Amino acid sequence: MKLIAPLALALAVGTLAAPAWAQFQKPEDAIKYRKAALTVMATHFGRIGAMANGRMPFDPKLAADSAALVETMSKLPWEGFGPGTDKGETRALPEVWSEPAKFKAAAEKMQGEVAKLNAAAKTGNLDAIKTAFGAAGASCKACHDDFRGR
Ligand code: ASC
Repeated sequence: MKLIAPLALALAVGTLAAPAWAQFQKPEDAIKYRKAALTVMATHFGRIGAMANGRMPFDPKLAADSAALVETMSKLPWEGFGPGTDKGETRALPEVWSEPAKFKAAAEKMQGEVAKLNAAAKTGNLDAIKTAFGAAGASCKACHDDFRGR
């Protein structure tokens, strides 16, 4: 017991101190993770879009549930862009790693817009949702234009 407790503590501290990208076993796992997070986000964002664009009847609860999920998901992809994850099954451009401050700013812009979309969806006001959806979509597109290849 006397030996195990400090060892366990050292392990726990080591784990917590490791950068987030070290949590993936392989670069492919990080790439899969970030794509999965973005796919789930896009799915729920698309449902809000369908309501905002009148392709689906407006269901305030569905919109609010989707927006809450979108906000949660918007926080996840970024740890999947660690060192060594620029090669493989990915369209991410080299600029993600060569212009990290710009990439971070684009990611944070999107997260801010998505948080506003979630706030708008909570009100149940379709016009507010439409406005916030447009701004959030523009922030998705801006990041794709600069950091995602075809
Ligand atoms: C979506 C989706 C995106 C963004 C982007 C906005 O619904 O999946 O990636 O909107 O197309 O221009």
